[in-house]
Amino acid sequence: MNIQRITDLPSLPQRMTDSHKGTFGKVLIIAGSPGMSGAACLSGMGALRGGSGLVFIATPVSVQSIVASVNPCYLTIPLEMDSEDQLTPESRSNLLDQLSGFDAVAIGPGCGQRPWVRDLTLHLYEKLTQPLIVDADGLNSLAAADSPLPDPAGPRILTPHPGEFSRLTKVTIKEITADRESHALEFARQHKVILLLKGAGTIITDGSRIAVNPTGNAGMATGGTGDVLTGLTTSLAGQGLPPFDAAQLGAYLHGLAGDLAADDLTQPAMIAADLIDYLPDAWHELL
Ligand code: NPW
Ligand code: AMP
Ligand code: MG
Repeated sequence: MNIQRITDLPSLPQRMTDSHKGTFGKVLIIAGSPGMSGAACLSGMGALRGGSGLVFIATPVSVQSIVASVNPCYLTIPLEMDSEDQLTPESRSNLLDQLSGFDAVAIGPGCGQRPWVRDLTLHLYEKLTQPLIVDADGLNSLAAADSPLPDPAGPRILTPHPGEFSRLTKVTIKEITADRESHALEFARQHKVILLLKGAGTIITDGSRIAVNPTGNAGMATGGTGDVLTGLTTSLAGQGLPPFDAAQLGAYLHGLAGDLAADDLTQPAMIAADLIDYLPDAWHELL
């Protein structure tokens, strides 16, 4: 099969002078849990700094106020759990009823490996017609499912690090690392998804096209950086970029923010929250 290597960056989302917040997409990020509210906040900030018009974070009610207090710019949706750690029927239908209003949805950062995450991830994966970005515990939910991945109802961007990709594919991290491109291409082709395989030289592929991201550095090997990428990629998909382009541009901007942060702060001292602070400078280099 002919594989097309993509080296050029995609076009950026346009900002017309008469645009309004509805023009730049309304995104939903399902993220966070007790102990990992930070992942929800980092993803939300990645989406805001990615340019979304409106960013909603659906998070367990027990951490909703923590998430909401980190930044006044995002809106929050409380998720109520029953005693089995499933969403209550009211909370589930309240969330599902709102889905049609979003331009892109993400699930997974900091959710934990819990029954409600499994249920919601599999439901959205199969039914959502808009772009769905699956990361972290969303990926773990797909990996833990008894049945093979269903055919998706809309574009899917999966963003594993090699550990998560190993769980998804049942191939060892060592084997994946030895030939990242072949494993990524094969998975994307087989499951009809866009795979963004993280790490130095992040790969973006849909099974027939492949891009290797040139930005980023080892300073980004610190907790929470992947959560920022989820929000950023979701934001770009929600602004109407084709999903492959959203993943490619998201990885590029994220890595560039990391490079600019490392230049100023050093690789050891930089943290995931710095990526948020350097995203404006990363945008400046492209605009
Ligand atoms: P090892 O053992 O280090 O060699 P997990 P997680 C492997 C949330 N977070 N190359 C790694 O290998 C996330 O969103 C919340 C090779 C190990 O086996 C998730 O919900 C934060 N191997 C949850 O935590 C900030 C690699 O993968 C395994 C690799 C768990 O996510 C932190 C570890 O992965 C975090 O983002 C690589 N490049 N990268 C917050 N502030 O709220 C990883 N591995 O078990 O999926 O754990 O990635 O920390
Ligand atoms: P996660 O493990 O989900 O928090 O994601 C880590 C993020 O940091 C991904 O976007 C990786 O591509 C990036 N990253 C981690 N280590 C490196 C590295 N050595 N070089 C470049 N990027 C890295
Ligand atoms: Mg992660």
